[in-house]
Amino acid sequence: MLICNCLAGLADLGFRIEDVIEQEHDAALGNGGLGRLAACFLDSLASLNYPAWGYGLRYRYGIFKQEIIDGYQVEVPDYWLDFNPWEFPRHDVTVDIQFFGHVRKSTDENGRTVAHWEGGEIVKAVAYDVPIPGYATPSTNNLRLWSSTAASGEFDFQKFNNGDYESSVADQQRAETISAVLYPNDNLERGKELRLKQQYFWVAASLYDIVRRFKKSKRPWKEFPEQVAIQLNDTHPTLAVVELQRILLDLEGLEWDEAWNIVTNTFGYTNHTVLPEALEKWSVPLIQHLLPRHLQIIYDINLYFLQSVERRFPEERDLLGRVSIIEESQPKMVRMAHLAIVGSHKVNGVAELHSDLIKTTIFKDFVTIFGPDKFTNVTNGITPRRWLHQANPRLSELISSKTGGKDFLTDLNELNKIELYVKDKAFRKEWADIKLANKERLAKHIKASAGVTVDPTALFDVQVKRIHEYKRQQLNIFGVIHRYLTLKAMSPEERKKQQPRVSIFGGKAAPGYWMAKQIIHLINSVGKVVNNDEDIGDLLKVVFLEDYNVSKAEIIIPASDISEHISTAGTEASGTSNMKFVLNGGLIIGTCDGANIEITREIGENNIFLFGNLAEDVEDLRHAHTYGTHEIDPDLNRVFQEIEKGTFGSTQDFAALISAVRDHGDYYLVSDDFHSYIETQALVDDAYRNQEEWITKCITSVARMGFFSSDRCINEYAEGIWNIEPLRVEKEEGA
Ligand code: CJB
Repeated sequence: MLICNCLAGLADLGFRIEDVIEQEHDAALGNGGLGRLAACFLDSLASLNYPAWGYGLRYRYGIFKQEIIDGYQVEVPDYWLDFNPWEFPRHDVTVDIQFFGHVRKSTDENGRTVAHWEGGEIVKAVAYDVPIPGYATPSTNNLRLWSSTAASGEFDFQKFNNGDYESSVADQQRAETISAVLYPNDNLERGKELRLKQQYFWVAASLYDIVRRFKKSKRPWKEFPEQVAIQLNDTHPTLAVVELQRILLDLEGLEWDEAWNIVTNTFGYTNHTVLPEALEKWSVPLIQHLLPRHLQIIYDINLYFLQSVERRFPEERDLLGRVSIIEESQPKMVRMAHLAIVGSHKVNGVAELHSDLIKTTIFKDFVTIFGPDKFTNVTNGITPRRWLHQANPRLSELISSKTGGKDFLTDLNELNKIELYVKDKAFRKEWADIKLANKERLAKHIKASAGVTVDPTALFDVQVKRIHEYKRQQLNIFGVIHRYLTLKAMSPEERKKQQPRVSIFGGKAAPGYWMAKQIIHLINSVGKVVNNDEDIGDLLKVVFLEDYNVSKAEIIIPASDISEHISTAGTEASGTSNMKFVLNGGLIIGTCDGANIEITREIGENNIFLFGNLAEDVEDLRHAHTYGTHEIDPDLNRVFQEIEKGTFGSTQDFAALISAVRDHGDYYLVSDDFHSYIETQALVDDAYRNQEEWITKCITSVARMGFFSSDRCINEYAEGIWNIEPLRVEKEEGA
């Protein structure tokens, strides 16, 4: 109803809704899967009527725009805030945030030592609110984003009038720098001072907001954890643990134990990665300089924690060093994951394998200390509203015609009703038509953006995600080269029997991640050769789609036949695009990693193409590479030789990609998994040739994807971690 009114209203004004929608920028607030998961969670929280807010930074420059020039990634700034009708500036909601300074101690009338954090500088946080409307409910939640500005206002007129023009704007500029840019690294922490400033600015403003709201209720402090639950989305906001302890201790005058009890019952911590380079550590001198009082509190938290560990495990001297929040390195470092665990009442991973891995590897000692009940799993999910209904309206319509309405959009298990129609000819025909139409739409986009003509009836093979060695786009492109060489070696008659494929890549590399950028360059270089080879024609096309983002994902994902989720086993915590692809009627080729394992459990192993070594074998294989001989797979060697011959241009550029596998221990097991990958891709070709079987697999898989709704996931957080219930709200008619 609302949509009809909207369309009619716009038409009256002389606009088409498509043109209006085109004007909207993607939110540039995140890097990859972590932020996209948070976006799904916000949609589920509102749609399920949970009273919950999201907090973040209002980055002036969010994730950069990616251009591909001569095959290389070039980063350009994205002015996404120039047109953002969805935010409401709240100049009435501001918080002063303190940095630097020193700590003075005094004694109060009860003989208690009181800490006063004094001096330093103040930066003002201004709230910008982004409404998050729920689906088919009047509930609308809020995403509050903080923007930084000078505490004195626009700029210091006093200084300006006195002729001190430069310093009058300098303060303003320095303050604005805090929320100016998003660090573009995914799964990597670099330890930069400005990043720490961003983290504290964000959590201090948000906590002030939360505490201010609680204090209005005039409830006693001990009720705080019953009224408030704060979920740490990875370790980036972990300083909130320390900040809340500081507020309760220094500003509200609570005793340490009482305050700490409130803190630990308020926080939950979600771990999203086991990659060592992504585990956050901050240098003690840096924290001392920026947040002197917080460092004292961190040391006290650690002292009391280690004392309790020592009392319970007096024999285990090494244990203390292993679990300490402070790493005794040079300089000393604060281990944020340790702080998050000690400061929370629940810790969860994001897929079963990942949650098991954190319990048996990086957080093993903490399971011994706190017991297994503190550690749990909440498998990630995606919102079917965006990732089915909005991205694939025709498929959503077809499903709704068979499931009896739109209920599946709020209860995804309803999808299982479509399995009854798996043999229904008309249903199958419409299913196939929708996929073809989606592929035609993508083919047009490919032509327009990459200039490559692709046949929509070819098998579309997609890998879109951040470019990272652990996600192994290099395995994919080496596989493409192998396919190319195999086709080249065939007679024209043999070639005719082969399954045509379009290999589609997309994703951003962190600007400083040289290897990832070389992977992009290799993909584009291979595309240039293969796409212009007349022997090959439509049998193989290789496309890199620039500037992968959510809007592009909505075009790409519904058009996929097979998508690649091929991380080295044990490295991808969950993955969520795997869920999006299957929900849109595409099959996946993947390793036994992250949520691929649970997707297999749900949809059945006949409906997924799994390959490669298991997580439990990875350590031994790496050890063998380092200390034994490392035989490179012969087919992969052929690929390397071809690259080294210069078939794809500059051999120098690609040398590092080869030597990472051949000479530097093949950390990501590209060679170990290559044979299995190639064989499994051949099975994909065979399966795709039997279109009837293929469609059956796709329909069956979609029917069984109910588990992966972010609604299920949010309900698990609400019940198992936050202890909250949805508000009772009259349901609205489906939009
Ligand atoms: N993740 O995108 C990121 N960035 C990080 O720094 C750490 C983790 C991803 O989080 C997703 C949501 O849980 C996971 O699905 C994905 O495996 C993980 O890499």
